[in-house]
Formats: sequence, C-alpha cells, structure tokens
Amino acid sequence: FKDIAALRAFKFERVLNDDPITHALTLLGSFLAADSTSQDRSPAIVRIEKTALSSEHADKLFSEALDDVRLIESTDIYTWLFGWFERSAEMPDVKINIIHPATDVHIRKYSQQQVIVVRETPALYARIVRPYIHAFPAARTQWVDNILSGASEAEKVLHRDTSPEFGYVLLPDMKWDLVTVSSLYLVAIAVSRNIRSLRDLRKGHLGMLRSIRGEAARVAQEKWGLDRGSLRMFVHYQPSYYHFHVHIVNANYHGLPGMSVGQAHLLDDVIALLELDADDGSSIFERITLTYALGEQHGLYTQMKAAQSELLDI
Ligand code: M7G
Repeated sequence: FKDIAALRAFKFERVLNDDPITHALTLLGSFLAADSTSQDRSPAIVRIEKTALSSEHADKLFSEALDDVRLIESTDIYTWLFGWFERSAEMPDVKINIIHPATDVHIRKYSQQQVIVVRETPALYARIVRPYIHAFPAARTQWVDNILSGASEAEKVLHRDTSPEFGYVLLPDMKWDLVTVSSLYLVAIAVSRNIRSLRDLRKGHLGMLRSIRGEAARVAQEKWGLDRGSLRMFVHYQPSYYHFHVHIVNANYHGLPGMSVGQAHLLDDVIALLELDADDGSSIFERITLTYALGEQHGLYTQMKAAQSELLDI
C-alpha cells in the first residue's frame, strides 16, 4: 500500500466504528488478495484518523494555513466557525472557537495545567467558594443573558419554559457543530439567576430538573431519532459559569475532560438525591461534602489547597 492507487482499490463494505472524540472512522472492506492472480478479495480493516494539529506551525495557522471559514454562531465575546485548509473540500477540516476579548479567567481556564483533588465541606463552601462565586462580575455570563432574553441564538432554541423561578432554555451547546448526531451536545440553562451552582439546588427544583430530563429526551427523539437512554445528562461542579445549567450529550460521545468523575454529576443522581430530602429540611446539597479536581490555574486553587489540611483524615 505505498501509493494512492493502491488505496483506491479498497472496496468499502461498512463502517465498524465512528469515533468523534478521536476524529476516526474504522471501516471494513476488502482488497485484492496479495498472492492471488485472480480477482479474489480478502477482508481489510482500515482506520482513518485526522492527524493532530502541530503546535510547531501554530504561528502560521491563521495567517497562512487556513483557507476559508463559515460562521456557525456568535454571541457576546464568543464566536464559533467551521474552517477549511482547502477551500474546495466539501467537509470542513476544523471547528474554531474564538473568545475575544478574553479575560484572565479564560486564559487560565484554557491553559494546560496539573490538577489536585479537593474536598469542599459545607464550611469551606461558606468561607471560600461562596464569596468567590459572588465576586464574579455579571458580565461573565452576558452570553447567558443574551440567550435568555432572545437577543442571541434565538432561532436555535429547542424548548423554552419562561417561568421565572423554574423555567429554562434548551439549545445546542457551543461545543456542538449542529450536525454530527454522534457528538450531539445540548445545554439547558435555568431562567433564574439565583441558582449559582449544584449547591443551590433544593427539593423545589425537582420539577424543573425532571422537565429538563424529559424535554431533552423528547427533543432528541423527535429531531434526531435518539431513543430513550441515548443521552448522558450531567451538571458540573465546579462549573466555569455560575448560572445553573445542565449538559446534555449523546451517551456514546464520552471521554471529554468535562465528563470525568471529579467534575460531572449525573442529572439522574442529582434528582435521586433531592428526592431523598425531607420536604421541610435543608437540602442535601447544603449538607454534602463535594469532592472535585481543581486545576492549578483555577481561582479557587490556592485557598482550597491550603484549606485541605484542616480536614480531619487528610
Ligand atoms: P460549564 O460547566 O460552566 O463550563 O458549562 P465548561 O465550559 O467548563 O463545560 C458551560 C457550557 O456552556 C459549556 O458546555 C459551553 O460549551 C457552553 N457555552 C458557553 N458559552 C459561552 C456558550 C454560548 O455562548 N452559547 C452556547 N450555546 N453554549 C455556550
């Protein structure tokens, strides 16, 4: 198989595996048997994977390598587009996300970093995390306000419940290319600004959480033919944005960093925990110790790392 002519002789039969995380397709087909003078074919497995972008050429990616782009969506400081290295190609080669102007928090979030696992007791939440969350400027979630008010992405909304306390908007996540069902990624954003994170969920939110679960499943079935059980829904703790939202992802698209234990909590588990709460007592999320991985660039890293020595058995 030393040239393109040899590969052109591949007779495609079917796709064995389609993996959007590694950008690979594994195909079953056949080639002419090597030792045969007849037309006998023997089976062949061919895995084709997009090569990694090399950081060596990073400086010329936009000034020289990229040939064309097409806007997918843009809101506030965020823009996402398809890109082509060869303008004539049908399928885009890359998806490009731009944050401009980027804040220091963005720069830190996207930098490669080591993590540590920390435990957040309710006391550490009250002393360190809650003040940190409340110090964030409202501008950080301007994109959320734009979605909720209908100023951006309005034509992409899949379901909207406008109740001020328990409503939410369901729409495609910025991470999704809007077409590849195997990597389907939606987000449900609460209308209320008062639920800053998992910690603020109360038994009274069960109706909203169940509705998100049900509507996401309905929409995924109606629009993309995904059957019951085809979605993985989860909540991040810590999230990047402290305005409550649920991640809704094709169950077979797994392996993204944001799906690791130590950040992702299944929506079903969150619902099941709240169901165990008494009607009049404090919420389980006020009482529970939450454990998660924190990158060394995260705004909570230094304080949370230092506070771990106060915990009993560490
Ligand atoms: P997160 O758990 O706060 O942070 O989730 P993460 O980015 O670490 O996962 C926020 C989710 O909202 C992510 O899945 C983002 O891709 C998505 N998201 C962020 N922005 C700025 C937008 C946006 O402007 N539009 C849409 N549709 N999704 C967004």
